Amino acid sequence: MAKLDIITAPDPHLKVRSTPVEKVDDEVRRLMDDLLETMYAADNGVGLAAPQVRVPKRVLVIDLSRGEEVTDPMCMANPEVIWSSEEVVSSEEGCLSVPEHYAEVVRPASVRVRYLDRDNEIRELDAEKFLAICIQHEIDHLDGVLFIDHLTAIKRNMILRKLSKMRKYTTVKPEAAAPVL
Ligand code: GNR
Ligand code: NI
Repeated sequence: MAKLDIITAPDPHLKVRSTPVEKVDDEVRRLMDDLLETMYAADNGVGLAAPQVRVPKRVLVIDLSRGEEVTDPMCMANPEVIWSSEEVVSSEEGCLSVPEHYAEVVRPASVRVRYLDRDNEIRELDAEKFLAICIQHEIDHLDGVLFIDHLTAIKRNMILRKLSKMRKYTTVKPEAAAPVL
């Protein structure tokens, strides 16, 4: 397994619509394992989608285990929302690719998803509450959408400005950085 680097907005790789996998083979299973390892290494990550590690494939993982409560990690390929509730809920979201910013996002309260599991079997899952929110957040990543894209342009641009400013100081090697005017 390998821990990969998680990219952050406004990286253009996060805006790409990812491609379905043909089938869940060993290569896709390895990607799922790498996503899990990368997510566990990131504090408090509950989900991770392949485009966040620059892999433009429709693959995601979710693990809502918290403290005492342990659940099996979920691995999905080619997930599709096949039903969503009329009822919507607003909840605070964060994203490993939008570090240190949180905002209320409105989404359907429950969804039914169809996906391929680790064994390449077609499955359907009814999700509600936090799981429903996470699945929608991760599927958004596969479509090149971030939670900030659900906010007003003013809020989104404010967050993006702060992130690009922060990146100038943190991810660019000092010798490669242009002088900050
Ligand atoms: O760790 C995460 N927490 C979170 C909180 C509320 C709604 C969605 C999420 S997903 C996020 C990890 C992440 O960025 N996945 O893409
Ligand atoms: Ni995210």
